[in-house]
Amino acid sequence: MGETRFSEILINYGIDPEVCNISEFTRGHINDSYIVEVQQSYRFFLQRINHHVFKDPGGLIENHVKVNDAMAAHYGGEKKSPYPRIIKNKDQKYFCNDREGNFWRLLEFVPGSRSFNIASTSAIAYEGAAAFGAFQTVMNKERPSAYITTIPGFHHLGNRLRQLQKAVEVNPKGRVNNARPEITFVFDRMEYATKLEKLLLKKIIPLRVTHNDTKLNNVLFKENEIKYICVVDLDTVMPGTVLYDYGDMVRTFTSPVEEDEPDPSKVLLRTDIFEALTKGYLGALKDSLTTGEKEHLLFGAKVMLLMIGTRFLTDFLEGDHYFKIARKEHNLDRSRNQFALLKQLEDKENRLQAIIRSCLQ
Ligand code: GN1
Ligand code: MG
Repeated sequence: MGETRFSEILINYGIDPEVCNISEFTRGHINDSYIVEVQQSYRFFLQRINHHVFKDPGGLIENHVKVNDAMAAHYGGEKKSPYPRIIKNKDQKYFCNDREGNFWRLLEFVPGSRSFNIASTSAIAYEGAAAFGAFQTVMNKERPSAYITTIPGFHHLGNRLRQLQKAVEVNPKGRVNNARPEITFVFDRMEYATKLEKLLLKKIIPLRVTHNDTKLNNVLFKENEIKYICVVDLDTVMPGTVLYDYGDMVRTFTSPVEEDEPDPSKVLLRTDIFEALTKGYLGALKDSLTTGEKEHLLFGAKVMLLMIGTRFLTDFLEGDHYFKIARKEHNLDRSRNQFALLKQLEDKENRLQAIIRSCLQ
């Protein structure tokens, strides 16, 4: 992106672009993010919201403001809340548009923070999950109907599986033959979607305001201690279930390698990390969960591994139009990796279920 466009945005926020140093933050798969350092003294987090994915950026920002307000109320005031504020621009708006119709948002940068891509110790897993548990405890007071759904059908497993079926039928890029074992792996597990739908329909699993993207690297930790500050990436905060949030933690915490590690033999479901994250998440939260939720947490992990793996696989078959890729077959590698983890979860199911039960006591 050209310097001029950055200038246009920064001026909108009353920041002189001449005194800024801008570097790209490359972790996300969807939005474009930049760290803006002003006069080498303070920093902001600038993001271009991908409005092809988030079709109602205005509504998304309203959700974000609601979360920040709830956190401010919880922590005893905006100044005491560790959640970064969204900066208003000169027009007193929380976002601005550029000439091409993109939406930009500026956030405070949380000083003295860091994040982890891998849970290398149980302490990191425990504390990271405790961050999401604390987040959920506050969100439990929020009404799901007050929040817009920023991506309709985001965690609708049935739809995700149908999208894969369609991609296999149409085979738009001729890649189906490269992914036969992965496609079969998913088609063998179609009943997960029916089971999830039933649980939701019968209200065995209630809707709550949830985070829906509880990757380990969405937790900010203090720089010098294994203590969380807050959770970030609030774009998918919307009506959802704790099954998704617990499940996505199992998905992103338990393996010793990243989700795009191409060698599936390196993917491991580490039981000690599983136990630590389960303890951390349930610590603050367990008293507010229903019996239905407690009984189906592990099912949530299966759902999320199957769902995200399926989304990677579908994107591979459709020509990589959704997730950013850095190499050919990147999305296929990602899906293979997720399915390797799911297979291990299925094999260890009894043991993992026993761990969850003991953490609920
Ligand atoms: C995307 O962009 P990022 O890294 O925050 C995706 C999540 C996936 C994740 C997989 C809006 O999140 O659902 O779990 O990639 N977010 C969206 O790493 O699709
Ligand atoms: Mg995200």
